[in-house]
Parts: sequence; structure tokens; C-alpha cells
Amino acid sequence: MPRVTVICGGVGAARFLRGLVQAVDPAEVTAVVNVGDDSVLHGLEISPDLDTITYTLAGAIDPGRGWGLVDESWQAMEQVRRYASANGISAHDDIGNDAAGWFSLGDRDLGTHLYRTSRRHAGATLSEVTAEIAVAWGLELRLLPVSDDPVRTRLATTDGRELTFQEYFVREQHGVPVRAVRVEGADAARPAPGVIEAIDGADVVVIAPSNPVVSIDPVLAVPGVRDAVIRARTRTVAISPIVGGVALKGPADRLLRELGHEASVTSIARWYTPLASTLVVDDVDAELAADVESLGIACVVTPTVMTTPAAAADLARRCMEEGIR
Ligand code: FO1
Repeated sequence: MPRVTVICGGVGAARFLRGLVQAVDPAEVTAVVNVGDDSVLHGLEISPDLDTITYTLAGAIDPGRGWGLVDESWQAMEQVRRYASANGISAHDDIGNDAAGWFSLGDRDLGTHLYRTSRRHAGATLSEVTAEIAVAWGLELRLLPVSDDPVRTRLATTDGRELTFQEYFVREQHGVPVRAVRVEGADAARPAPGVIEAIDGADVVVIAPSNPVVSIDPVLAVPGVRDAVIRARTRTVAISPIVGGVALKGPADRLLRELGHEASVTSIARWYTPLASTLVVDDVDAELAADVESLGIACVVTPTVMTTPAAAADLARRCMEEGIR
């Protein structure tokens, strides 16, 4: 069975992995996951992309939200918001804006953050805690944060602020124009144990259909990771997160435009040609296949909208076929 390593962001990557583990042996799959969205809120260490993948593969994700747990309750957050509103604390105050409760933490989801934070304070690495949480959910694939060091996405907005990813995505509802994105801590970060080996040793590397700006690039920004993917280029397949000029979820299309790129599969091809030998695009972009191939990357046209696990499994199988030549 092929060894597969997937470069992952959040929701799109989780949906792809859900299909991949039906198409290949999960024990041969390694997910290298973005930690740029990670935040400390209410003093708790929160790793949204790792948790979204864990919950999705455990069949426990809330399907509507795409994050957090299904059948969740929100008692703790309601209590937090009660205190904040009684004291006029709003999400946009500079001090204690977490206390306003703009980032919704479900009661069961809180258990994940309490456990992770306690274990990290006891000296466990993020990799170790991630593996402990994955075991508890019965996951068979290997889930690796790209780094155990703090690597955090920062977005500079056109009104002169610099926001954490969650401030941008949740508190501002990604409604503020962005002029630059940087990955704080990347230069000093080291790949987590097993990350480089998982890319070097994979029969196929897949760049998941995640946001290239704020999910994939922060993974590649960790020293050694981009070079490892370039070394694996002939067996690396990227899946476009842009379908018909739009992102299926989140702000990828708008972010690309705000940063001066087109929101199209051609633009994604430019982004990934140095890293992957094949770009998989959805049927709606079939007429752009020639443009993509003119950039020096093979183009595979197939349904990429993963509305069901079966659709995700079909996409995964197609990626395996294209990656193993
Ligand atoms: N996304 C939101 O739009 N609003 C939220 O209140 C929110 C809370 C949240 C809590 C835990 C978690 O793991 C994810 C959460 N997300 C929320 C999604 C989060 O912003 C992710 O970073 C995005 O899904 C992008 O990956």
C-alpha cells in the first residue's frame, strides 16, 4: 500500500483525508498540519487545524460549521459572555478581548484545549499531545504539526493593524482587506519529529485543497519543509482550493486577489509549479487545463468538490493514480 503524506490546512484538508483513509491504508498516511492558526485564548492553547482534522476523521465534526464537535453545548461560553456584557467588555477592547467570548469554544471542545494546555504545561510537545488526542479518538493515520515551535500567521490589514489569524478570520469575520501575510517564528522553527522523513519517504505527497496563503505557505515556511516538497516534486500532487474562480470555504479567493494574485486555477498553478508536478482541478475549470499545463505542471481534471466521503475517496484515488507513475 502506498505511503502518502498530505500537507494540510483545515476544513478542505480534513475532508480530503476523510476520503484518503478510505482509499489507502490509514496506517500509511501522515498528515503534516498547519499550526499558523494556533492561538492562546482564555489562557488555553488552541490548534484549530489539528482539531478539525482529528474531529473530522473521528466522525465527530459538526458538519454545518466544519469545525468543533457535533451535538455541542455552549454553557461555558454563555457564562463568559454574561460576565463580559455585564461589564461592558467588548470584542474590540484592547485589553481582555478574549473575555468578550468572540471565539466560540463548545463545552466538549473545551476538554480538548484543557487537556492540551495541561499536557503542554507539563512539558509535552505539541506533537506528543496531538498523538495522545488522536489515539483517544481512535485515529490510525499519523497526525503531525509541521513544527513544535511557535509558527503563527500574522495578517497586516490595509487599515494599519496586524492581526492573528483568529482575530482576522473570526473576530473580524475576515471582512477587513489584507495587504500582507507573514509567518511569525518560521525562521527559528524546526520541523516536528518525523515531518521531513514523512515527505522524503512518501510514495505520494499531496498538497491538500487548503488556502495556499494562510494554510499551506505557513507549513512550507518552516525551514526544510519547502525543500523537502521540492525534492518530492515528481511525486507531489496539488489539489486546487479554487473552483471556478472561488474558494469553496473561507477567504482564499479574496485573499489571493488582495495580495495581487488572480483567484483562478492558473494562479494556483503558478503558486504550486515549483512544488508539484501535477495540479488537480475541478471539471468546471476544464477549459483552463491547457493554460495550467503551459506553466510546466500537468493538469488533471476531475470532480474536486468533496460533498460526501465517497466523493473525497474518489478524488483521493485519482491523486494516488497521478502521483504514482
Ligand atoms: N470559526 C469561526 O468562524 N468562529 C468561531 O467561533 C470558531 C471557533 C473555533 C473553535 C475551535 C476550533 O478548532 C475552530 C474554531 N473556528 C471558528 C474555526 C477556526 O477559525 C479555524 O481556524 C478555521 O476553520 C480555519 O481553519
